[in-house]
Amino acid sequence: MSVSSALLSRRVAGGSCRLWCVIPSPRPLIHVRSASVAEPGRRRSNEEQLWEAAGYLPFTRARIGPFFQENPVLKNPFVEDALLRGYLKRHIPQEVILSDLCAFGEHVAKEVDGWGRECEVNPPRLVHFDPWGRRVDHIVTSHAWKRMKDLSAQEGIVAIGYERSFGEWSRVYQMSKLYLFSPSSGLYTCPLAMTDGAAKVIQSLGVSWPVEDAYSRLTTRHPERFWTSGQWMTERQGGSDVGNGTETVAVPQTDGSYKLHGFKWFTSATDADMTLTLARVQDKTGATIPGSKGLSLFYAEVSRDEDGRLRGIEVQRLKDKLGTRQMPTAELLLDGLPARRLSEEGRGVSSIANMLTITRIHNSVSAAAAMRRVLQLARDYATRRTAFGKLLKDHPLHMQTLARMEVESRGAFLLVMDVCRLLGREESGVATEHDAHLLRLLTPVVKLYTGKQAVAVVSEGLESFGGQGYIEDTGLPGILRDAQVLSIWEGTTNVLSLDVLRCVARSSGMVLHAYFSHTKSLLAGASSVSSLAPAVTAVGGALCELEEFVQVAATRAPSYLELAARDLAYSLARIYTGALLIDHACWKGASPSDTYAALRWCEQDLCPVARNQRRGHYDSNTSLDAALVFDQSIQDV
Ligand code: UCC
Repeated sequence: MSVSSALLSRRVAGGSCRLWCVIPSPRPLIHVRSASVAEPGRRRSNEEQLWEAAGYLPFTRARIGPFFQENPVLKNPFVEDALLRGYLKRHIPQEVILSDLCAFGEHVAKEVDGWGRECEVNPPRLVHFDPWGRRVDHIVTSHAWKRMKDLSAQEGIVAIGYERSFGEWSRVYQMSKLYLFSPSSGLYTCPLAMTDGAAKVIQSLGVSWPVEDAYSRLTTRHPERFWTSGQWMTERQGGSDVGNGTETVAVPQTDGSYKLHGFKWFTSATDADMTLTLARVQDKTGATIPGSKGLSLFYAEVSRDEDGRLRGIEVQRLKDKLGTRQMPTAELLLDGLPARRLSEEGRGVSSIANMLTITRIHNSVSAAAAMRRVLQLARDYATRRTAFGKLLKDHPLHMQTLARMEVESRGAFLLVMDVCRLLGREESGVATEHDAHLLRLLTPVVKLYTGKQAVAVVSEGLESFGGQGYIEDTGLPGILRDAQVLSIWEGTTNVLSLDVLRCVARSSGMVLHAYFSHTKSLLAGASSVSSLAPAVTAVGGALCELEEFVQVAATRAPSYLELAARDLAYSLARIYTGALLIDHACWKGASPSDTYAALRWCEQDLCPVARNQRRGHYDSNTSLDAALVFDQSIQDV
């Protein structure tokens, strides 16, 4: 009797009709793990031996079955990104830039992404004491984290913005590179954001003693000279209300320097070489001026004394965070940290505002990049994963979901790049007053809007991998955990919405004037393109609604505008992004997908502030909102 007929007769005798059906056409066993070692102390039954010999028992002992799902593969993110390539081809079609980004994208996919993963699995740790009990406060980081620093210098991720080899487009080039790097960088983008911000602050205040050397280090391409900077603003009373929450004092020294004493509650990338920070200068009696008017900007180097102890700093502990675990974030006691004052006394907040502008733009680039990365992986996975008899890519509903994410991602990219364009214009001296207003208004708008989008799109993206999207060692959940910070640090959504109001008020409405006229000019270019007509009509209509809202709001109390601030910021973002998508779709090199993306984007509620104004959301319902939130009552029935 052959093996199979022996098996057949036994199974039939056992009454297993399911197996009976399977046996006549056994699938060859492929990809079966070879480590088929019998469990010690257990003998296989004759039946098992027969089945195994026939190759019909795939899930036995160390064999775990023939099928393994193919994992998504990260390919060159530059080559994979049609919109990025199209945008650059349209605005800076320089071979040197395109080939640099292409080569960098290849490096990111082939090698750097692995380092990023290593940063995640080997997070930093704090060593307070050396073996002999001396306080050392060493933040031990992974080898990969250190490689990221060298790579960032070599690739000019900060330097490109200051070399300005491509004039007004230098920032777009720099941020395109950052965009490719960010999702694979192991969060090294955080110190880079602050480094870029510090360089910007120094440049705006004047590159002279005592920060000349620091500036050259922040902007160098030489790894051995490269420095990163911290931005230590947040104290225990909170990170938003900096003016009232800052307790740190600066004690003047006879040589003109200061010693800082205070407690910084949330210092990101604490292994930086230097920092910019805020403190209140004490007068001879030890008194300080409260509020923002008492804050000045200081520069301090992070150094160690002969005993290896940090000068004037104690690292209390590292933060235990939801995400961004790759990066050391610490609580610091400043106990006589030697520092130099960079701003005039009392001009701390306005002086560090340039840093906020840069870090907020970096934040937005990272948000757009996170969306793009999850989409790139989801798209690849859709070509590998089969469910219900066909590849995911052949399921229209799955494609619809990814296409909706794609629309969000494209909108975010164009909005971010437009702000980078404006920054580049300002820094290269070609910006009009109109451009400067637009940059001021759009910086909080792009930060708050893309931060929220990133969380939503990345969350949706994880779902497209099914359960695997929820499994840590796929690397996918980390993208979501890291995205969650984007709407929190560097100003929460509400704080940034209020910043929108601040810049409207301080410019006497000029920022809005610039906004309306630029958006209209973007639309004007599309007026004769029939395929875009529904989108142009939608954006034009929303713009009119927004203008009406502004006129009404101008006649109301400040509390009315404050309640509308978030919806206003969302409306500004959606309308402007719609206009950018339309404008890009009109470019002669645009694809049908560019048109489709513009049409889809413009189908959403572009002006929620007008809608909610009509519903009376900003009139008198604050007490109702609070009553709803704190509702404890149960009506008698
Ligand atoms: O530190 C943090 C984590 C670091 C991690 C960085 C990595 C991020 C990138 C990652 C990429 C992956 S998180 C903590 C960050 N903290 C904030 O972002 C602060 C949030 N709070 C605000 O933004 C507030 O609105 C404040 C602090 C700016 C409000 O302060 P004041 O003092 O109440 O504001 P005032 O009085 O309205 O403004 C003071 C001056 C004014 O100028 P003058 O005096 O000339 O009239 C304002 O016009 O500052 C000016 N100003 C600005 N200028 C205020 N905000 C701005 C601005 N955004 N741009 C230009």
